[in-house]
Amino acid sequence: MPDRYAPDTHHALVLIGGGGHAAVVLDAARLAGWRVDGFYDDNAEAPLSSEAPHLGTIRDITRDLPEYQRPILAIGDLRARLTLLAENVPHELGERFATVVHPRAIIAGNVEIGAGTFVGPGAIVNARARISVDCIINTGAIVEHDCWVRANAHIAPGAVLAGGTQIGRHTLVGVGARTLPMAKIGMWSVVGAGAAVTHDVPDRTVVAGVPAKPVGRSGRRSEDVEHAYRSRAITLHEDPPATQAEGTT
Ligand code: JB2
Repeated sequence: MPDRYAPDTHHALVLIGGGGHAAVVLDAARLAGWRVDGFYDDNAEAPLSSEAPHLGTIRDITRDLPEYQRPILAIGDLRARLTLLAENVPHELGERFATVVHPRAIIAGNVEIGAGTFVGPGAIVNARARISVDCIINTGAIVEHDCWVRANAHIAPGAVLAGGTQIGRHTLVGVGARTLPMAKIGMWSVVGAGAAVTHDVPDRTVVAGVPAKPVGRSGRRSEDVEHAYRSRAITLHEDPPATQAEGTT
């Protein structure tokens, strides 16, 4: 793992969320050398409470978070993530979000990985890939060279993005799905588990199967919430400008 993703001794991590995904982030973070101070969740009895201290409800995360603490969103659901990031987490905290990379992920030397992004065990991020802010590159996922994964996207366990693939904001690439090289997948789309993407996928489209075909539309999200989130991502200077694959609807 490149040193740039290793924690330093001046900072401690706090997790937002205390369920299954938080357990994965907690384990990776501790193995990577983070001190983890605990987690925020509205449910004090959340599963993580047996492994880490409960620090408060999600609304308790304020800009008064001690300077040495760095948060990361550890909830899997993309809609919940967007709402929490846009409405519950002060934007001023954005630049303090941690990037957590499992020590046994393989990260090429010349990639970019944004604040708030988690890279899980066994994941591979290859040369010149760009991973924006608040993403999940989950267990064993492969993000090949020159891919571009935009903010708050989730590449689920075992999914493979072939070279040059672009993934839009808030898009889920499901477990074991794969893309052909240079595929463009829009924002708020879903690629079903095991699907093989052979053609570009527009915004807000659900595709499934081999080869992947459209099977539905993903629900329209509140423009206000998206706008609020976008200003956060732009503030972080890590959400690249929209391309043809985005903003077409
Ligand atoms: O708005 C919210 C929310 N606010 C707080 N929506 C959801 N879904 N959960 C919220 N929470 C807290 O996040 C809940 O109180 C709960 O403690 C936690 C979610 O835990 P759960 O185990 O249900 O899901 P997860 O997000 O940790 O894990 C999902 O996503 C992962 C990527 C699961 O589908 C996992 O199987 C998956 N690997």
